[in-house]
Amino acid sequence: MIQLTIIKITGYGPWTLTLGSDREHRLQMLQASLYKEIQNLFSQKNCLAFPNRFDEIFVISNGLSVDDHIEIQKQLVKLFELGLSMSIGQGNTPFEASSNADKARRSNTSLSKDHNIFGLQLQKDTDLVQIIHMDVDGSTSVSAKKSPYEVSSLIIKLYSEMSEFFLQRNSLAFFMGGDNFMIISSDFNKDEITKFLEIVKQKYDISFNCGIGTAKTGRDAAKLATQSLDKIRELRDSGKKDTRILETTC
Ligand SMILES: Nc1nc2c(ncn2[C@@H]2O[C@H](COP(=O)(O)OP(=O)(O)OP(=O)(O)O)[C@@H](O)[C@H]2O)c(=O)[nH]1
Ligand SMILES: [Mg+2]
Repeated sequence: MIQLTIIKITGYGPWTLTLGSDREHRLQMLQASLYKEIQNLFSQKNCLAFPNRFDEIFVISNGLSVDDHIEIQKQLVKLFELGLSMSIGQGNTPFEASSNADKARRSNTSLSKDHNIFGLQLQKDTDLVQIIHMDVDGSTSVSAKKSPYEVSSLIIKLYSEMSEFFLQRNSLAFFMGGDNFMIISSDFNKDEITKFLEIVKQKYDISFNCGIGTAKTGRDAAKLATQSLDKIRELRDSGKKDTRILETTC
């Protein structure tokens, strides 16, 4: 069982119109600072936030109670003029958890009316979280042959391929910057990841390295996934072994 919280700006569309048409720079600054504060406040509680669309952020919130969410919501209210809704969902897969969160908000199923928090009654015993940290092998040499925007275009194609492949397996992929992606994954076997790597190699001539981390919280799972990824690089650079997928469990 995984727990996700989806944070969304409320009434954003109508509010943007009140700013007039010279607004884009202000919206960009607002979205960036919102993401920063949400990552800051949730990571202090061992969660990890993922940039989704810029007005909506996903958080792996395993272990967090409604009161914890209220505490964060109170801090955010002090910092931003705009309101935020938090929708909490639990499920056997990341996709199911995200759908349950969304359903609760749409059906107005509230956990705290005063603080705009939606969700069904939370079960305390959430299990382990699994994150796959995927990173392009040797992206520096790939980039050297292309212009910066051509690199971005390739990254978008890889992201699209990844999002579709893993969504079919009830997992959620996010672009984290540079050549880095993280997938909040269901506990599927490595053969599935190998299949994805083969597709990407065949279609784009790109190799990914995949570090997998499993732990009780989002932050710990990400730490272990990145640790696995760094280990893959270490093995590669020492010439000992060429591994593409490596797993570390808490
Ligand atoms: N989000 C995120 N970005 C990172 C991380 N490490 C590196 N980056 C970004 O990824 C870019 C590419 O770095 P690398 O992946 O180390 O470069 P590379 O040439 O692909 O080298 P290898 O991955 O070791 O094959 C960097 O410029 C950073 O922008 C990370 O842990 N997380
Ligand atoms: Mg890389």
